[in-house]
Amino acid sequence: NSAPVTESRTGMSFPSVLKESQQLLGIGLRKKAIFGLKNIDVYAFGVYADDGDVKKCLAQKQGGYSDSELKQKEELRDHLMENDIRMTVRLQIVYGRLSIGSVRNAFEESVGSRLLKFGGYDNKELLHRFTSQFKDDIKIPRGSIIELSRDHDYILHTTIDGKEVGSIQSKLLCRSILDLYIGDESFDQKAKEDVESNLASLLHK
Ligand code: DAO
Ligand code: DAO
Repeated sequence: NSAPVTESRTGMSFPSVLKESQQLLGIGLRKKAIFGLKNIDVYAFGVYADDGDVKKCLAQKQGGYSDSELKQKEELRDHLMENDIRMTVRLQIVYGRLSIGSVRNAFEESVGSRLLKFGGYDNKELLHRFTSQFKDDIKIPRGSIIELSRDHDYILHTTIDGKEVGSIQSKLLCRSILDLYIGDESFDQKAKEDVESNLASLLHK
């Protein structure tokens, strides 16, 4: 279980383990419609979680899990997003002409909608604290790797090609970002389903 995994539509390859103990649970593709016409492939992504944290946390869930397989998968995924489990979403850029401005706009739209969903209001200050990490001189050509890592105590670290650009402690921001990738309206349903299946097999191991 250590060979890299390739996202088939983009050919982007993801290591099966990150930071020694974070296992790859699912991969997917973020697309975006531009000018309402064309769908561009923006980046491929991989979702990772710390093996030990996951096992510990799944075993401790209050009230256990539903008998229904479908419900159980949903509960596992929710539990993963809500709890203090170290996780990483790794983005590998496919679209070679991203400007920092369009990243900021996309972020305000996608993350903004989740802050509203989970926090009850559109938390401009928190959004701004995050987007102010994106300095105008940052370049993100095709092949760049951005990692959004949730560390213990809900500290979100952002790195670009291995270099940390900032960190912010916010449970709400962490939850909102994870929701983009493995929430009910994930950018890619397949990624969400892969994560569910992998969690279920960890639980039953
Ligand atoms: O160049 O205006 C344009 C089209 C770009 C679409 C950008 C989508 C950005 C998605 C977020 C990327 C985060 C790394
Ligand atoms: O795809 O809409 C989306 C959300 C993208 C989250 C991207 C975070 C990017 C952070 C680093 C950008 C540095 C310029």
